[in-house]
Amino acid sequence: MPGDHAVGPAGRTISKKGFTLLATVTLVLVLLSAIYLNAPSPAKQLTADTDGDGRMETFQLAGGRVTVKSGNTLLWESDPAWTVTDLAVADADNDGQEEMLLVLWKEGSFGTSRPFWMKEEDREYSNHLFMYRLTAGRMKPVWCSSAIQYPILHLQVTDHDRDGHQELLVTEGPAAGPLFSIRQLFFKQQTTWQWQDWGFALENQ
Ligand SMILES: [Ca+2]
Ligand SMILES: [Ca+2]
Repeated sequence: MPGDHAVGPAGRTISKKGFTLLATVTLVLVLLSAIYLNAPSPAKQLTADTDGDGRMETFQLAGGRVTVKSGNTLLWESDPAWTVTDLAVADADNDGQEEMLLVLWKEGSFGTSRPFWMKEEDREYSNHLFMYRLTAGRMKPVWCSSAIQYPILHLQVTDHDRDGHQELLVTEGPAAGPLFSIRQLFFKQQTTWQWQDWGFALENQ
């Protein structure tokens, strides 16, 4: 029938267009991914006298690593297996002393603090928030999150609601998983976290 011929070629034309569109979208996503992966790591340098000894500490984030120095003395450096993506120095738990907060990616949720009931370390590459405090010349971990479901893209510590206590203003990405580096370009969400006795908790939105 004449109609069959009309539908047939039209269908193939749409199919070709669809394929071209799919190929174009795939190419754009691959290019975006390449641009993202080759983007320079964020760099940041902060100074503060966090232990109140009258000497300033320098907290530097560069190339995914963090170093903490007092003058020229190296006090602490991040684990080479981590990729640190954000750094903040602030009194995040409102106890009067400033802490160092790190947003980082690493393999496995627990590291050396793996619970005894877990026979094997998980190998998943996941996002974490760690908090350290300088005490008697040493950086000591105060709080280390397990894997964060919606990875932190950016972190800011401020008294957002002006209640006299600091809050964490967090820019979250999409759920961690395949193609995160691409998906995080299109999905971002602002959340506010507040220190509680046991760690940071999401405030009511
Ligand atoms: Ca100091
Ligand atoms: Ca504090």
